[in-house]
Amino acid sequence: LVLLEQLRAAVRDGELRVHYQPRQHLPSGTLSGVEALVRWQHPTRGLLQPAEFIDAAEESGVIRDLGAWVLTEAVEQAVRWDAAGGLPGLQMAVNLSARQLADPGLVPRVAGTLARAGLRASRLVLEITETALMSDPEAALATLQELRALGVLLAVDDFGTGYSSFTYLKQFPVDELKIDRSFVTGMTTDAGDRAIVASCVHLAHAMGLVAVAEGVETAAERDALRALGCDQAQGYFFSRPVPPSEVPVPGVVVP
Ligand code: G
Ligand code: G
Ligand code: MN
Ligand code: NA
Repeated sequence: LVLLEQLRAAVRDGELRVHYQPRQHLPSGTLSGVEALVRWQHPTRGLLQPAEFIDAAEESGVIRDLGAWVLTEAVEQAVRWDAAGGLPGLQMAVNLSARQLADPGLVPRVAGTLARAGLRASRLVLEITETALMSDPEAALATLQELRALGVLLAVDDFGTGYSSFTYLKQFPVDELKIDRSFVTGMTTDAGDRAIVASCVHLAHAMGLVAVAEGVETAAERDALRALGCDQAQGYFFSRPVPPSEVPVPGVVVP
């Protein structure tokens, strides 16, 4: 409860930070985008990871304000990189929780944030976990259609760990599957994990979606993903999530 009160104040008082994890286009090995990941610069406990506060934010509803802040910050950061001469097509991925997805204010907030910042909608990717999508699939479908109509891209996050049926997957107007890191981690040592990753890549392509692998930690995993035709990848092998000044955006000079 103390943490929750502190978190409310943190959102208000500017203690949140956004770190960015680069994402690579596998065929070319170039930067394709970044995922925005929230941190909390706590006055006494140091830099806190989402694992320490995101569930409390979700359960209490603080996620609404927190999410709105992250979205604005991430969209404005994309515009700052553009203004500094950065890669024009760089994609900015932002995570949405189940509660954010169910919030009737979400669609107008996304539209308003993009319009105020002047960022083209197709530069924004909203990542929604398979579990969040399936908590109320009918409602999710309607919201996804509205978001899609704005022109933003949609990704199914942690793909393979939830309970989505192909019936829904076929209906959800999504652009990307992000293959969960648990499968990627095992793919060079476990035939089952490798088969799952290969199936996810094939499924994504058969449905006209981009396949993105999460949690790549070794060159062997990167090479295996490339061989499978996976389009993009993200993970500690390329970079940990870092503050914006440390993201190597082509064209932007790092101070
Ligand atoms: O680095 P990592 O510890 O950053 O993130 C852990 C989890 O927290 C991930 O599952 C991620 O989706 C979630 N997360 C990180 N930032 C945000 C955010 O801004 N909004 C939401 N809803 N989830 C986030
Ligand atoms: O659930 P989501 O996919 O949004 O979460 C991203 C989370 O995964 C963050 O906590 C991020 O720090 C973490 N992460 C990113 N790359 C790697 C990796 O290569 N290995 C591990 N173990 N975690 C990673
Ligand atoms: Mn994510
Ligand atoms: Na994920």
